[in-house]
Amino acid sequence: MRIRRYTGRDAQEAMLKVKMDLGSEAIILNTRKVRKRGIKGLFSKPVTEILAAVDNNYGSLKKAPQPPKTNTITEEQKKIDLLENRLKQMEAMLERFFSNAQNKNQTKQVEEPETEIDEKDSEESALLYNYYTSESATGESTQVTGDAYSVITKELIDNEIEPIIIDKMIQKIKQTIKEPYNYDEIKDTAEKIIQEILGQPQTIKFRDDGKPTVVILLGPTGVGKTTTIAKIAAEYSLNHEKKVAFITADTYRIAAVEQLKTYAEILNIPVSVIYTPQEIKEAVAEYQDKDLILIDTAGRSHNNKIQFSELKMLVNCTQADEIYLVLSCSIGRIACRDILKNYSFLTDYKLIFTKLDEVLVPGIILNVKCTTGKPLSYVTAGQNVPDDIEVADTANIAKDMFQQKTGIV
Ligand SMILES: Nc1nc2c(ncn2[C@@H]2O[C@H](COP(=O)(O)OP(=O)(O)OP(=O)(O)O)[C@@H](O)[C@H]2O)c(=O)[nH]1
Ligand SMILES: [Mg+2]
Repeated sequence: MRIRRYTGRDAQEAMLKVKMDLGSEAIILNTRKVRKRGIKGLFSKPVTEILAAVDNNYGSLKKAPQPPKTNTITEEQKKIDLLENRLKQMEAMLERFFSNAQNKNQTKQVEEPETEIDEKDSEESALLYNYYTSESATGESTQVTGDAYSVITKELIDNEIEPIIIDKMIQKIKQTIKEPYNYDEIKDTAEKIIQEILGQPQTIKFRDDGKPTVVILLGPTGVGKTTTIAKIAAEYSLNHEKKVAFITADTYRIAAVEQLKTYAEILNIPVSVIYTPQEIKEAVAEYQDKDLILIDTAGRSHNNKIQFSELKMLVNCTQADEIYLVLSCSIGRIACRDILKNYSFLTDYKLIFTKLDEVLVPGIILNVKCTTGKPLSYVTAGQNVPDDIEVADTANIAKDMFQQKTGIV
């Protein structure tokens, strides 16, 4: 990684130097106003100094380059896959067998809890196999009989898709394909089903009454809310000539305000800081001449109940036109369930997924969509402002779920 310091009369000039020298993938580490050294400096105008870095290996927007795919997979590899799947099924059967035996031995008769979507017993794939090879929640058996189905099911499990969703998907695929099947046919159908579930993404819908559209972003700590706000602001102010303003309610984290102010300065966007939820109305009123007001909030740990009651109050006071729940693709399946429970006080919102570049499988997107039913909006895949954001491409997301097996015949 190369780290360099650049100065300019203002942030734009310093940024221009950064981009000229390091390119658009440069990461801004710090921005500050400085005076020249020495006595002369005391009387000079302060200049903007930007500390920027670029990783020589960094640059791919979505994923690390993968080895070129071949159209066929060797017979040997196929056999290994099949054996692996069968082994896992046997493991699952054995686990079921042992747990049944244990239950019988217990002197106290305790009713076994039904397997539910929020069961937290185990993360292991073997248990998931146990689930999908047993009676489904609907009571119908979804025993995986074909090898191609086993491969698809394994891929969905590897994507950390919730067992109940896998179950439903397999049923739906079986209803759709009546004839004997091969892997590609099942995979194509699965992709179509996933795309249908993910639905049509929705971006910011601007008000048409001349008033600014107020948008608030919420989400767990460190998922990328502030960075995403900067990306959205850059997109609308630079490419759509919208007048944008920032409001930040994040006064918890040291440097949170500075972080947004830095972006505001680079993009030439005004920013207001509020310290209590009650101040939000005044701050919004200040920007009635703008098209878009983007509100940044402090990240909330999903275990902190006090923080959540404050957040609810802020959401109520804001009465935003649109609420976006920002979730990182790298959140684990179980943590994600907890997070969604905490945000269940929200009724109307859209979903933004960040850090797609950090994960190999985008399964969380499908899990969250199925759990909340809320529309997808943007997906971000990198730290670069403004480049690493796009409207969710559902066809690509569906394809990515089966990336490693593409081409099996
Ligand atoms: N790899 C990757 N990193 C990202 C992405 N979006 C944001 N980040 C990084 O994630 C880190 C946290 O980003 P922030 O925007 O500060 O996250 P936040 O949600 O505002 O954090 P809090 O305000 O502390 O809750 C920073 O290092 C960002 O550069 C993304 O799409 N991919
Ligand atoms: Mg932030």
